[in-house]
Amino acid sequence: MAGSGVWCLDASVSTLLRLGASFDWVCLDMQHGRFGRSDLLAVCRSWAPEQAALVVRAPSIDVAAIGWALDAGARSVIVPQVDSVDDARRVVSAMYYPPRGRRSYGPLMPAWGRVAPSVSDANATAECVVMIESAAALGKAAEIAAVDGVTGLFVGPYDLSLSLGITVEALLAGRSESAPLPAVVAAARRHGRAVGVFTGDPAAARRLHGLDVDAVAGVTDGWLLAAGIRSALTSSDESA
Ligand code: 3PY
Ligand code: MG
Repeated sequence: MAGSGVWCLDASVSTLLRLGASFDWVCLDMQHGRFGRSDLLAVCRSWAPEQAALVVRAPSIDVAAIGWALDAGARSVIVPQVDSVDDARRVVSAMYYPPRGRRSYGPLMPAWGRVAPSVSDANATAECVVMIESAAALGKAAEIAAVDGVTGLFVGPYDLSLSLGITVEALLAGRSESAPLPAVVAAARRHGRAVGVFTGDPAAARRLHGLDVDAVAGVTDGWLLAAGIRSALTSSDESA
C-alpha cells in the first residue's frame, strides 16, 4: 500500500472497481463502513489482479475478521486501535501463517478460479499495518513499530486528536519533532516501516505537506460523491 488511496465506507462493488482503476489503493472499511464478510467476498471475487491494491480495515483486533480478509485475497490489512506491543503482537499472530504467526490455512480465492499464494509467498507479501490513534499508542509508537511482522504504522487523526484533546487540524499541521505526526514517522523509519495517514479530504491532505509519508487516504467515497454533486450543481447553475 503506497501512494494515493480512497477510503470507502459505503460504495457498491461496481463503484469500488471504478475507484480501483484510478487510485493506487482502495480501502474497504469494516470498522466504520457498511462492509461485512459477504460484501468483502463480493469485492474480492471481482477484483482484477492488475487493479489497485485492495486494502481492508479490520473492524478491530479480531483474529477471525483479519483471517477473512486474507483468505479472500487482500494482502494489506489495517488494524485499528493498536495501543500496545501486546496488541501489535496479537495482530501479527493473526496475519501470518506459522511459524511466524497463527493464521489458519483456508484461502478462498480458488473458489473463484484464482490460485492462492503459497504459504511462504503469503507470509512474505502480507502488509500488516497497525493504526496509531490514541495517546497510549503514540507513546509506544517506536516499540509497536519494532514488533517483528508489523510492516507499517497508519495514523487515524480523528481518534488520535480526540485522545490527545486537540483538533484534527492542529494534529495534521504539527511539525515539531515531538508533534504527533513527525513522532510517528520517526518511530516507523527507525524500524524501516511504512507510514500511512488518513485525511479523508484533499484540504486536510494538503496539511501533510512536507511530511515524509508513503500512503495517504486523501479522500473517502462519500467525499467524492459530495464533490461530484457540488460540481454538477455549480455547473448547472452557471449554465442556467
Ligand atoms: C481516524 O481518523 O481515527 C480513523 O480511524 C480514520 O478512519
Ligand atoms: Mg479511528
